[in-house]
Amino acid sequence: APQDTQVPDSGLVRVEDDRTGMSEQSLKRAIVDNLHYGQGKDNYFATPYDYYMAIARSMRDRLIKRRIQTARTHIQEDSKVVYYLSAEFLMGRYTGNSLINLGIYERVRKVLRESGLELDDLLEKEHEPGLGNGGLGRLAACYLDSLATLEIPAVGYGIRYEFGIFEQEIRNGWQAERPDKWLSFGNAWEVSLPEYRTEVKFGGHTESYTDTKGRYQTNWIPEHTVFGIPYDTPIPGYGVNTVNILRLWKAESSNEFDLDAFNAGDYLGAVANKMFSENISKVLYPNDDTVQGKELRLEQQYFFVSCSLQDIIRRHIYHYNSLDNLHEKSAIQLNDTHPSIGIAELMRLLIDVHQMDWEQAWHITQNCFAYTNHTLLPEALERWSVNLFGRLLPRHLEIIYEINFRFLSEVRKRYPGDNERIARLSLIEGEGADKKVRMANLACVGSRKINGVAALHTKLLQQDVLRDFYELAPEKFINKTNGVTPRRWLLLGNPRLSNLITEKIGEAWITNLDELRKLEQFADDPQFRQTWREIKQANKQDLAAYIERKNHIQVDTNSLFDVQVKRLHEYKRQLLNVLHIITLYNRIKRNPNEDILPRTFIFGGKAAPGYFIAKLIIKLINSVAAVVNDDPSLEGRLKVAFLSNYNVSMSQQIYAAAELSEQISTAGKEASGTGNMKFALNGALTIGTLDGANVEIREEVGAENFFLCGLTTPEVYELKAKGYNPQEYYQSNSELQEVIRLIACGHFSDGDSQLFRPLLDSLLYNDKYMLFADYQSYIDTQDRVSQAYRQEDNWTRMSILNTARMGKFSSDRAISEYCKEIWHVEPVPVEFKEYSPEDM
Ligand code: GPU
Repeated sequence: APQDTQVPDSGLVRVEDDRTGMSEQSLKRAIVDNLHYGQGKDNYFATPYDYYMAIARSMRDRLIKRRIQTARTHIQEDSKVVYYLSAEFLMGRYTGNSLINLGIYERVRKVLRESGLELDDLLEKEHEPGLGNGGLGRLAACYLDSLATLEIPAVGYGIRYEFGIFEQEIRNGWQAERPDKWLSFGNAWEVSLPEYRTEVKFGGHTESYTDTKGRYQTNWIPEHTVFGIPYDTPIPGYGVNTVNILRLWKAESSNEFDLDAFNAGDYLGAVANKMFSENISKVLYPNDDTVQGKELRLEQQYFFVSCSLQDIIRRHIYHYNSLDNLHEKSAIQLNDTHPSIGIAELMRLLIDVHQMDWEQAWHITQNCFAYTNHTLLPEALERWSVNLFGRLLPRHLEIIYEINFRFLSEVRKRYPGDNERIARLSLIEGEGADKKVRMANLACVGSRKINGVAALHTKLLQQDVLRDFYELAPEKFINKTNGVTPRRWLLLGNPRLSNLITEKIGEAWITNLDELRKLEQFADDPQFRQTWREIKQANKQDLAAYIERKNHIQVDTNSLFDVQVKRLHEYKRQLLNVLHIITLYNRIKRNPNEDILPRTFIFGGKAAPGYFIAKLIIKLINSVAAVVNDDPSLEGRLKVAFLSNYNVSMSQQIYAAAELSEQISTAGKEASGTGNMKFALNGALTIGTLDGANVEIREEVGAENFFLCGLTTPEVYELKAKGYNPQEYYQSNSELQEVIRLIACGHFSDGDSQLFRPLLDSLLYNDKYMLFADYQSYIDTQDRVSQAYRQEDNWTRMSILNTARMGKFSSDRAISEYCKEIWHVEPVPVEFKEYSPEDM
């Protein structure tokens, strides 16, 4: 063969460099390369979306290289792995975060600028992956970031929903939902692995037989089966070579299942069945903190859990050739009860498929699983009807009965004759036709550790919701106060503030958030305060421009930005915030010269599509906005903006611009909250009740830097016990009466006095969440906020101290605690190695 003398010898090296290199030159070449060969475009044809895809792919190349190295290292070191099972992962956009975690955000920005391209504009072309509802799904995403950053071997397992959380539109003040077609332009971040597809069974019946060794065995003959195809997304740590994966399962019809129908000549029937199977991963259920007892939801849960456990077992056997040490090498975390069917499924796999005996299987299962509870609301506790359960998962129902039989025998020994306690502890609730499987009880019995997500929440679990389990096994209970990742929630979301902080105290805070304490020394420095204010001001201007563009509302950037963004839920009490707005409105109407602090009230959040009252609250916010924003007599002092389609990307901008954070849930109802942490991290002050993690935030920042309002949890309980009557508060409060009457007379609804009747009736005659009881305290505290805001210097000081004292609320702290106290896993550092030709 002729010698290839024309091609320079460095050909191989150059390809390597384009996929992994971090210099400006190789980044530039990588982006051009991906533009050409990924998108099939040159700079003449390329759209901004093409450029976005080329940047995303260039980052993915760099991460895949590190992913391979990470996987190799974990195998070489026989590492124990954390498996985080969650029905939701609310990741937000990946590309900016990858640039940040690879440490090349500025460099790539510079490279693009040289070609007249603006990185930040291109990053907005990424369709946000919204595979979660709210706090629970976002927590899973923050935890994946921290696991990788702490160099912990970990896999996130979930569902690749074709439609994520719906897109919210506001039409005539009402919420309308549109499907979130997030995959329609392709997903640069995922890699499918069809060779690891996994079969999942549904329905049918079980048969017992005695095997050749004389052992009693059970065979599950399903009615149909479905395949799960895994799709992997790389999860990079910040400033380390560790790249973990998020593995999401897509449902596809299995051929076996289709063949019968095809053979019978029923072509269309077979295709219809195919569609039925593929429904499983079609759409995320849009309920937050409530359950929808739909069959498809249980199918989703079992589908992804079965795929994930089979995947864990497949890799474990490949590596160790035995399942005896499964619990020594795997920690499986249940993100609420949604994946708790995994306890019965692991038992089934160990016993029926891998022929293990019950005792050993149970020992391994109990030592693999740990369970995080995320709510105290009774309507969020999952209970599946035994009928449905038996129809869909007949073998699992048998296993659950057996677990329950053995468990209750132990309970009986410990509490002889205490039948009420036994009934409460049972995995099965009720009698006869409406018997239910209690998934929280299954999770408690099958797990080695059970945790709440804030100190108060864990205490209430022990005293209340899970009291019997706590008395039975107190050593299982542990608190793990939530945390949020400072990479997304400060470094990426608030570049101005991040730069100032790094300038002053160095960059160690990015992976050690306690370092922020060093900002305290500048809290009294006039120059620093000035810069701190200017940054908040600039962020407010950006948000004001967004509001002007989207809502056509002009807001005063010198007004207090008072923000409540979160899912719409009665217990979160957006309505109490509205009552305050109307109170201020009335004060100005009563006395036009009243010296009222100008405020901009910003709301955002989705209501579950079937939650009528929550949707009516959105309508009320928009109706109040329409009246208040246009009233010339207010002279622009009050503005209300409801930002539609609140999501992760929007929230990053909102936290950066917020000055007052509304955390006003009824005490004892919000398990933790995590938005509360993101606000304070970005220098907003909190007005809040003693609920969830607010309690701990206040402890950290100091009571003098926190605006406390409302009843405490014991006071709420007492009031409820003695018989709460909202009328008592209403009749004695003229300002409150004025507010309610204004809504009632149709002032915000073009004279329609019926529109908001359901809200008013629920307040006046029931008021489950005690808004009236907390009204005066809330108003008084808001008045203190207004006074404090006028002391500009002191407000800035409090703002600095809030940021400086947020160290505890890093998800790195939370995850290190999980690692030490629940999972017993250690960091596994990963080296970066270039390929060599020997790798072929
Ligand atoms: N949470 Br359960 C959800 O977002 N969705 C749910 O279905 C359930 C809980 C939230 C809690 O409401 C919130 O207080 C907590 O901070 C968050 O989970 C993460 O733990």
